[in-house]
Amino acid sequence: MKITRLRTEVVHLPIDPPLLTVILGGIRSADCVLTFLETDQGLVGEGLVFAVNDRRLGTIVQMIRDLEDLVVGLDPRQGGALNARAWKDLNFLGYEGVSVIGLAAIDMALWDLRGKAAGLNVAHLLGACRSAQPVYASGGLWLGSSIDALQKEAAGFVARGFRAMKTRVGPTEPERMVARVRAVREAVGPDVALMVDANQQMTAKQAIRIGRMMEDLDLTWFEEPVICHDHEAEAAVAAALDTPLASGETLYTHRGILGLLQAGAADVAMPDLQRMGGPSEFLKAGHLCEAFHTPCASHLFPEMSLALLAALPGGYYLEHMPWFEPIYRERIELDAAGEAVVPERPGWGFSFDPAAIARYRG
Ligand code: SMN
Ligand code: MG
Repeated sequence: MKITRLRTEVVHLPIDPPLLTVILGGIRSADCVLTFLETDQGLVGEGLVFAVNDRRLGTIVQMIRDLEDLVVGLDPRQGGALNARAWKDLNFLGYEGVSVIGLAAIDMALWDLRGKAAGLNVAHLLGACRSAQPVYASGGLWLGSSIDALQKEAAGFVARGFRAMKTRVGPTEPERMVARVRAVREAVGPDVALMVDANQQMTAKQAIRIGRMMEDLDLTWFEEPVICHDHEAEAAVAAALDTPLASGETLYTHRGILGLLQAGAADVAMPDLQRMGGPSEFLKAGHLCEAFHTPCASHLFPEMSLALLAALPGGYYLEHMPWFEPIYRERIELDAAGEAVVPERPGWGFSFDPAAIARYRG
């Protein structure tokens, strides 16, 4: 089998109502570049990368298209050759940012193709460790919600079958910040896992103070309390708290995750499939986590990260962000224990819906 063509489509998925974050401000849309790798056997591999609020998408499309020569003519069974060539090829552009995002889109589609060619879900192609994956609801509990709304949303997630969820804390005085998290804990009770994301807005001292105020809330993790590149500050916060510290979503490639682990800067790593540079790099990051006895969670891209986490011995919580759902035919299903079921369907097991592409095409 040979890859004959790389094709891209841009779709604009509305986020309605818009949500408020401290890191990216208001978010109104998830704008995606869908990447298709066509083959001479009729199989097509699919990948998805994105940006928010329709910013800088043209650069990402251009980058993906510019890498076409690395995959056209390639036998998908030799998929490793893409990464081997790409790291040399990207030397001049660099190993962070848009060059890595471009590679991610292609590597995602290549893994989908390998699964489809083998008739196996990517989790099974890799050798799955489990048939369902712990998952947390992440598409809610944002900064804009009142305490009442937070509690209603949290109860709504439990009613939908989730056994874990994440809320965000923003730029308010510590007492108010902690009161919001406490309200969510009270709404869901002691048996639901709860995470808190600070999106890098605190100093180490603020993070330690606020982290201590939340110790009795039995948080599963405290995420990105300080700026993501200051591993020394992260390590200081991690050492001062019993609550596990999670970080990694903003880092690029397995080398970014290696630096995080070597610095002792996180109790939980959460690589982002797009910033890793695709599944091949994500898996390397996951194996490094295993070597450092650190659980490996995922950031965004639940439809693809599910298979990868399920194939890692230390695969931890899948982030369930519903932003990309409208473009897929299938939905992630929860089992009775509130875990995300690894699909039997080949490739990612989640495929783009042509009618949805027509609806959201840009
Ligand atoms: C997040 C992700 C994407 C956009 C805004 C915020 C957040 C998360 O850090 O972990 O989901
Ligand atoms: Mg985060």
